[in-house]
Parts: sequence; C-alpha cells; structure tokens
Amino acid sequence: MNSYSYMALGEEIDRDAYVVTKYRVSTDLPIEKAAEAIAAEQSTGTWTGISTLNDDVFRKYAAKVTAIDGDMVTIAYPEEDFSIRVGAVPQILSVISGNLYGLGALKGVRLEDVEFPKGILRQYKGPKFGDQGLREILHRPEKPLVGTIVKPKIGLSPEDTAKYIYEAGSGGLTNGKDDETLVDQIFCPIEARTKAVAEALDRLREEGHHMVHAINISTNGQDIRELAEDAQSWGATQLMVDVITCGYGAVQAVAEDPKIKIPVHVHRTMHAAMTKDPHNGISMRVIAKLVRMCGGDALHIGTLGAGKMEGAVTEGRANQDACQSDDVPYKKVMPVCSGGMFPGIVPKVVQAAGNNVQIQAGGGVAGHPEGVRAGAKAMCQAIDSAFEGIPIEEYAKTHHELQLALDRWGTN
Ligand code: CAP
Ligand code: MG
Repeated sequence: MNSYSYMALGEEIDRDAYVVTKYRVSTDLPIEKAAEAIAAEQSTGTWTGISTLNDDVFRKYAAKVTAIDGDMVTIAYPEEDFSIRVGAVPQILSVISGNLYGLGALKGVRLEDVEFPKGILRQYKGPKFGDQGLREILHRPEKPLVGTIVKPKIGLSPEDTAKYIYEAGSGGLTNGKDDETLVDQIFCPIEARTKAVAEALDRLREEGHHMVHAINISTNGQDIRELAEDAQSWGATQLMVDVITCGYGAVQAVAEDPKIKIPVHVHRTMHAAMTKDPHNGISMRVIAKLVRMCGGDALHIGTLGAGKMEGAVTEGRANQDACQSDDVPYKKVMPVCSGGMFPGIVPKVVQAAGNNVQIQAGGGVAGHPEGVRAGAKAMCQAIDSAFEGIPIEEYAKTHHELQLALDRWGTN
C-alpha cells in the first residue's frame, strides 16, 4: 500500500483551481502532523492507509498543506472536491469545516478564512440589492443607515409593533426589524404584523419618509420560500433570515427566489457558538463570505469594540471587508452594527466602521426617557453629529433628545 504525503509547503497554488483555507490549530502533536491530519481527513485520506486510494485519485483530489506559520495552517483543496450545484454550501462546509473539529489529534481548530476560485464564485449570485440597492430604496445615499429592533423582543401585538415602527420612522429611522425570537407567535401573528407594519410604512412614505422593516421569516427549510412570498404579498418591505439557525440554503432560497423583490436582512443569532472561541470554531469573516455568496443584502457584523456583544475592532473590520471587498463578483452587503447600541457610542462606531454601515438600536431607542420617537431622533442626531464631524456633546447642546440620551447612557 502506498503512503501519501499531503505536505506541499511552499508550493505555488493556482488560485483559480483551489479553495484556499486558513486554520488556526492548537495541538500537542508537531504542527505538520496535525495539518496533514486535517488535509487527509477532509480530502482523500482517513486515519490509516487504505488500499483503495491510488495515485490518480490522490493527484487529482488530495488537499495540500501549502504553508505553516506558527499555529496558522494553509490548506488548499482542489476545486473538483466541491459539488456546488447539488451540494452547495452544506457540501462546502462539510469539506472545509466538517469532521476536522472532532479529530482527536487537535485540541482546537478554527477556520479563519477561505478564498474561492472564480469557477465556484460564478455559481452564486450574491445580493440582489446589496448596500447601494438598500440606499436607493431608502433615498439615503451617504449617511449611515439608522435602525431599530422592536423591543420588547416578544409580547407586543401587531398594532403596537406598527405603532412602534411609525414612531421610530417619524423620529427619522430608516430601518426597523423584528427580533430574532419573534416569528408567528399567537400574540403577534406574522400576517397581521406584516400588514400593520406595512400600513405604518405607507403612512410614513405619504409623509415623505422612506423606511423598511425586516419581517422575521426564519422557519423550516420546506416552508421558508412560501413564507417569504406570503410576507411580501402582505406588504413586507424587507425579510429577515437567521442564517445560523436556518442554514445558508435558507438565505439562498429566499434571495434567489425570482418572485422575491425585496432585500434580505441576515441575522446571525447563535453565531457565537462557533465564532467566540479564538482557538476553535469558525470566524465570522467566513460566515460573512458565505452569506454574501448566498445573497444576503445586509448582515450583522458586530459592533467593532462598542456595545453589549463581544467582538474586537479588528474582527469587525475583517467582517466588514468580507461584506464589502471588490475581489468577488457580487454586490456589496450592508454591514449591520447591532447589539447594545445607543446614541452616545454612535461616533465611536462610525469612526471604526465608516459611513457605509447600518447602525441599529433596540434598547437604545425604546429606552429613551421620552419614548420611541425621541429615541429615534436621538439616534439620528448622533449619526448626524458623527457624519458632520461635530463632537457629540457639542451637538447635544442644541439637540434636546440627544442630550437626554447622553444624560441617560453617557458616551461609553
Ligand atoms: C440588538 C439585538 C440583536 C443583537 C445580536 C438584540 O438589540 O436585536 O439581536 O444585535 O447581536 O436583540 O440584542 P439591542 P449581533 O439594541 O437592544 O441590544 O448583531 O452581534 O449578532
Ligand atoms: Mg435581537
């Protein structure tokens, strides 16, 4: 039985013929052995030599360990290892991010990055609208988009939800969204909610303000397209899909449905089970790249060091780059900064993320001492101060709602 080596350190890889991945590996073994174990398990090998592997199969389909830099291992998989039309992201993930987590030889492994060859990228459509499409719908060409998550997350009736959105829009917000735990509970059925919110948005439009609201359609695979189409027919202006709990296929099914003519907002609830541990799991950057391929128009990327959720500035920037880079043949995704946002930290987020971002606050709007409309105004004033480069405390002196928000939550 031949023994095969998956090591190809220093070999020049044709980027148009391989999927190139980077893994951070913790192991008690020599790192070369651990890297080889990944390349073997995820392509043509297993834990022992096998009589059924021959030179031809190995030459064509074996993964290659092309670089090792400290604990960072680069592995290239031949494009032919992937089955995109039938198989798609589930199959991609089972190759680049599958059994390797269970390998006893590894204490930890984190998929940090992936780059796809053109032949694979071409088989995905990417966002229908993207960041610019959203901006056109909202008539907001330059300033950061500014949104809210209806709070409390559960419990409001359709009418109260619509009232919240009307107030938020009257205060100037461009985006509203359902929270991830709300879909079609008895106290707020999705059809009634969608219709009530649509009426509120129509009213706002008649008054000259453009706003969209993402209706959460996260559900079973067999139902999601029908629910998306129904929600659109009830007047939804945007749809929300939880990508980790529903799967990438759900985002793709909705985004590529030719009947769907509204943008898809992608929430990432449960992502931290995979992204939080620096030594194990999958980076958010990889998730963002896959969401972009599958057609998400907006995606939560973290708050770049501010807010209630974990996530450093560098990590946030990498996620932003996955949404916005020019190296893939797709429209750009609107990066969404959400989680513990409030007016006082808006300048910090804008400074870190720039203006092409959607900043949204649930508690930071609904918790304003004078209510939702004032909370929305305070968020908009904070965005304006950052956009115009005026220190927020200065701006607050002539903007009452912002001043109240700073008094309540400060600037940190
Ligand atoms: C924000 C949010 C989002 C988080 C999730 C929430 O509300 O709607 O789910 O942003 O984190 O319920 O927490 P608040 P991420 O504004 O009240 O915090 O965006 O990092 O995935
Ligand atoms: Mg939420």
